[in-house]
Amino acid sequence: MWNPEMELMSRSELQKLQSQRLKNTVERVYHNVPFYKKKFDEAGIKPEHIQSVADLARLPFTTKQDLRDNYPLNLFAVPQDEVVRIHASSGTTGKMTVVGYTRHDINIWAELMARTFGCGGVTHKDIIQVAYGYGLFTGGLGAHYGAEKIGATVVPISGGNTKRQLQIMADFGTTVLACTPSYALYMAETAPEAGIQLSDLKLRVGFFGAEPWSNNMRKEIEAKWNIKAFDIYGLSEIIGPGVSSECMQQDGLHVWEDHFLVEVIDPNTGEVLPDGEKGELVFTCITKEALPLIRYRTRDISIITHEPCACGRTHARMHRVMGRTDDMLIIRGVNVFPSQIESVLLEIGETEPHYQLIVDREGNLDDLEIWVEVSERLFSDEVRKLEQLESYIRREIQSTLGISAKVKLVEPKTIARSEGKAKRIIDRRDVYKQS
Ligand code: DLL
Repeated sequence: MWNPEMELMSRSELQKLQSQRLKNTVERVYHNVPFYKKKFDEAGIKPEHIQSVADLARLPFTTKQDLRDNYPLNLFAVPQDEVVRIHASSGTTGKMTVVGYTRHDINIWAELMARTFGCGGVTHKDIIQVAYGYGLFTGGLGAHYGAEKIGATVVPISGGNTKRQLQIMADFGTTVLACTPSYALYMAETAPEAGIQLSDLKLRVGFFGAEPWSNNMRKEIEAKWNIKAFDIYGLSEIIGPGVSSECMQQDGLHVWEDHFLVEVIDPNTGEVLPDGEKGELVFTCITKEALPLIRYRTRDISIITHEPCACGRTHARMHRVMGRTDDMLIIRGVNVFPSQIESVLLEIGETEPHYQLIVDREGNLDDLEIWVEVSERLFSDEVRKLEQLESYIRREIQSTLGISAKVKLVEPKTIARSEGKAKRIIDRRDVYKQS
């Protein structure tokens, strides 16, 4: 265990600490973030109304829309010269969600990722291959700083270049892998081509997250690699990876509650739900300096329990993510909203407003196919013109969303019409299947 003092803290001590930290945070955002001052004033809340965690539900929610409205830096609670790092993730309409960290925030993040690795028994003797993407995405650098904090040897290889990735794993004697679960499977599949026998590797554990996966997928990864596979969860808005992590019990993910308060709400009414009930996860940052979000609605669906865990950690556990309240897809680790694709199509303007996204897993890689209807006139035109339009759309999707997609232009009325909500997405991956 990386930090027994905090990870095993009694619930009553933890609550005292949380209350103090919450009070400080509320005070700080009220005075430093005009958005929160306005929001609290409108809700009739003054900082002194919040005395403990029991008052949490009096505070208004923060949403992705609020981040977008305050793009890029207007929700920051410190002057920009105190911000030492910026990360970002894709947003619903093409605008990114920008997040920032002070030096102190970076230290906390490293601490929480060290705890995460500690949950899987990682020590300074390990060699950790970080195959999450480095860059604006939080996965690479988040895991990197945590691994360094533990004193392990970090191989900052980032994603991609799979054969070399495997060769390095063999040559360096990597013991820990950190990447998305789908990439772990893809790597396993590529091993024979790279001339690597997975059973010859020293790999012992893996920390997988950033996208939904199931217990079945865990079994598959564990069997193929002969490792123990841990689910790790997080989101850029809250800190990145390091919000919660499975322990050896693999029975839910411990939320690092000395830094984040967690609630589950009914996504329709906003009402706080008791332990054991399924709803939307909401987090409040109580130690972040640069971007301390209050009651941030994640749109991730889960269940919380405070029942003691056999590992001894006192921090609440969340069930692995069970779905989303919106239509966000995660394709090869990239968050994609159908509305982003729609706006690219509308921008191009040569197709009809009827489209469908078909997401599948080919081998172990996500595959996105976009079907778009074109007018009768265009469809009966030269094949060459259709091909040109297909490749133009493909390039535009790649440059705006950063993902590759297959594009198929289809005849008018090919895509089934609906009387209610259009069924835009066919996701054949079954990513939230729990068995
Ligand atoms: O994906 C942070 C991260 C990096 C987590 C590496 C774990 C490992 P975002 O790009 O902002 O941040 O995407 C956050 O990804 O709201 C979930 O919908 C989804 N997600 C993250 N981890 C898991 C997981 C990073 N373990 C969004 N299971 C979140 C299911 C996950 N979904």
